[in-house]
Amino acid sequence: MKQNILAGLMMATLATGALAHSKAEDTTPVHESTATTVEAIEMRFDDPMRVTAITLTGPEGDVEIERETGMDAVTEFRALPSVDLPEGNYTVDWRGLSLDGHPMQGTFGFTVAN
Ligand SMILES: [Cu+2]
Repeated sequence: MKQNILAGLMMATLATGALAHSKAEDTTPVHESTATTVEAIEMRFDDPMRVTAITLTGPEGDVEIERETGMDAVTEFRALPSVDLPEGNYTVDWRGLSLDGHPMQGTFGFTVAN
C-alpha cells in the first residue's frame, strides 16, 4: 500500500517536471497560419532546447530542410527549406532534449497558398 502511494507520487513528479517545460508555442510560420512564402522554419523556447530531430512534411511528403542551428541547446532554433514550398498543408515535427535531459517533442502546422 505504502509503496503504491510512493510510486504514484514519483509518477506525478515526473509528469509535472516534463510539463513544466515550455513547448515551442512561438513559431515561424505561426501555428495554423497561412503564408505565401516560407523562408525559414523557426521555433522559440523559454528554456534552452537541444533539437535532436526535425521533419517538415508537405503535400508531397517529406521536404528537405537545412539546419542553421546546430546540435547545441538554444532558445531560438532555425532551419531553412531547401526548396520553394508548393501550395498545401505542412506539418513540422520535432524532438529534443531540455537542459535537464527531459525528452520533449512538439508539432505545428501551416498552410502555403500563393
Ligand atoms: Cu526537465
